[in-house]
Amino acid sequence: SRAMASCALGIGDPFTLAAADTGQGARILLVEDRPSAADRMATALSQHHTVTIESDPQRALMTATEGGFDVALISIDLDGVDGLRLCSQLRSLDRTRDMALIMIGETHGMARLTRGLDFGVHDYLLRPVDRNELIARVRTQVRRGRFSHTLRGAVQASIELAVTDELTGLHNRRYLDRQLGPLFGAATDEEHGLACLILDIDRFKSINDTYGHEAGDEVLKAFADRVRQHTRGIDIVARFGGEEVVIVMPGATLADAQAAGERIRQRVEAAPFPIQRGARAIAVTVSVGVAIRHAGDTSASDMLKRSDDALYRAKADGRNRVVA
Ligand code: GH3
Ligand code: MG
Ligand code: MG
Ligand code: MG
Repeated sequence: SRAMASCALGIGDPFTLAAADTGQGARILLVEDRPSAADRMATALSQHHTVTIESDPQRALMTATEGGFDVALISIDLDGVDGLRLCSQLRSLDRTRDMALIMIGETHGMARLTRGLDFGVHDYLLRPVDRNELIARVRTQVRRGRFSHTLRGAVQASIELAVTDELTGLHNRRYLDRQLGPLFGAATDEEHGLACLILDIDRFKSINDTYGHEAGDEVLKAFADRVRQHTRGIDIVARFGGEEVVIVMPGATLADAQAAGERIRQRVEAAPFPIQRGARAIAVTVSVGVAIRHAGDTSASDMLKRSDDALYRAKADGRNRVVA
């Protein structure tokens, strides 16, 4: 699933990528107010990286927030200013939070250097800074930063993958099942409304039979998009099964839910769904069953069951309608 997640992102396996990363080509911010030291370090680093030098902490902060730096090397005693303070500022800002921080200090200031490690400084270097050590430690931080960035993306992608229906991009049934319990509990405790709609495309089997399964898939996708367009951000929209979509509306009354169902029913009927890159369009209607939470319900599945019963009646009554 690691590989699957990274494939979804189009980034490749993060572990393989990390192993191949040479740790070069990074953007380095060097905050150093001793010109000769700054010069020496910049010369060494600019073989493999792009280096920007700042000598004033206030300017350094501004430059850093402009973004795009992988690593900041910061002198701990900048002309009377505490370099640690600059580090903690960089840690707290969204734009600079992910930047690796390396402090530069003296052996006798070791206590402060190690204190920096406690609040998120990644590493430190002791003066006089050794050229090879400088290059190696920066490279390590560049690789670590890139790896954690890639890993975070892969983790995010796998979380999304686990709760998303692949064909339609809607939430999947697992996600719905997981959200329903807590939503039901909250609605019960706070005496809020909670409504549930089940949408089922009418005579979908005949679309498959007439135009083929692939065309059916395209219709499903377009149908899901249209449903999504006509729901609120707080509603949960999930693919429940084949051509069935469930919408859970927190805070909604029966009238709210019926209105939402009717709006969607009309929007589906109003325009056929283009397939095969617009070469053809298929007219579709949808039936909707609506229910709300009742005082006597023991779980969300009681409500879900009622919306399913309502859907059954919508089909029996002739389809293309909303029944509560
Ligand atoms: P009704 O109006 O009673 O809902 O008729 P229907 O044909 O839509 O109902 P039925 O449940 O009998 O058929 C649903 C069809 O949906 C059957 C199945 O082949 C098709 N289906 C389910 N999932 C998919 C899918 O992912 N892609 C495609 N193309 N078809 C699917
Ligand atoms: Mg059916
Ligand atoms: Mg159907
Ligand atoms: Mg069905």
